[in-house]
Amino acid sequence: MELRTLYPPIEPYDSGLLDVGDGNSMYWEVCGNPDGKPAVLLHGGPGGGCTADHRRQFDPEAYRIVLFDQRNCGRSKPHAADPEVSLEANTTWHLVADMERLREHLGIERWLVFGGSWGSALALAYAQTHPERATELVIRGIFTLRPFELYWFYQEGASLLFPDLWEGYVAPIPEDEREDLITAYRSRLNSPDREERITAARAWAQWEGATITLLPDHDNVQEFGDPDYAVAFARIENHYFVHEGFFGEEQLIAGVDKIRHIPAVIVQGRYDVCTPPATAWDLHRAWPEAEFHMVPDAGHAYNEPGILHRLIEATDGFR
Ligand code: STX
Repeated sequence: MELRTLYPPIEPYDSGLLDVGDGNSMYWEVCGNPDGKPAVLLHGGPGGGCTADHRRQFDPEAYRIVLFDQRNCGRSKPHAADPEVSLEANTTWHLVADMERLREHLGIERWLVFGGSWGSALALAYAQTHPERATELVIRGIFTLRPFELYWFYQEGASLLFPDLWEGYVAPIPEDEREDLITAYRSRLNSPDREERITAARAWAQWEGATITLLPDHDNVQEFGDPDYAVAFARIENHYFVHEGFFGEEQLIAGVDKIRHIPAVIVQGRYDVCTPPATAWDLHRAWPEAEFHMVPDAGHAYNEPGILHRLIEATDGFR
């Protein structure tokens, strides 16, 4: 069988900065067909920002594709690479409110909500807060930020699969502070010392960049080494993880009742080390009505061939 691949590269027909309050301007762009079916893409991290390839997961003839960079990352301002920029007004619930502000700004009534990894958590949080606004959900690499999920990737678990790369991740943290790596990283990532901050951010970001694909992807690791990208990404992720995503216990799984009626597709890579399949399985158990795909030969990243195939099949199915 031939696998579905990205649609051709596309440029936005409209873009801007939206004042979302607390001194934040949020970058947004719209691509595809202005009269098409509205869809919004939620990027990962948190702190990862949108890329040009993200636009290519929808048929541009059929969809009005909305993308935005979440607070303090990507092209949004102010940017978390600047250590003076506080993340206090950056929580899941601020992002949910920002999505509503953007939807109203664009004059959209309802939209398809599409997100992977952290974007899947934000998609679930958004839909469970505003179920009437989501026409469908397409979510991948399911992440609900429960303590065991964070422990697995940032403390112990994934470390056993990638002992070689793990050495790079723990390197910035002295041995006597390794009992709680997320907390130990917090002070380094927010250090006034630029060198210390960048060293920690690179190690944090490259651990993720090196482990999200089934097979090594050198470009990915390089990109995650860029100082401004790495500092913003690592600071924002760490901030969300210290707060367990600003969610209550099991909140996103328990909240399925509010969205059960919404048509949905869940896509998960079997060998996803970053957001392991146990979470997608918990979601599937709680939400058997949603179409569920466990891709047998894929890791975490959206552009793993088997994952991308299912995602594009899903957006084509809903167009
Ligand atoms: N972070 C999971 C996540 O959302 C724990 C994610 N991982 N990599 C990414 O996002 C990018 C590729 C978007 C940077």
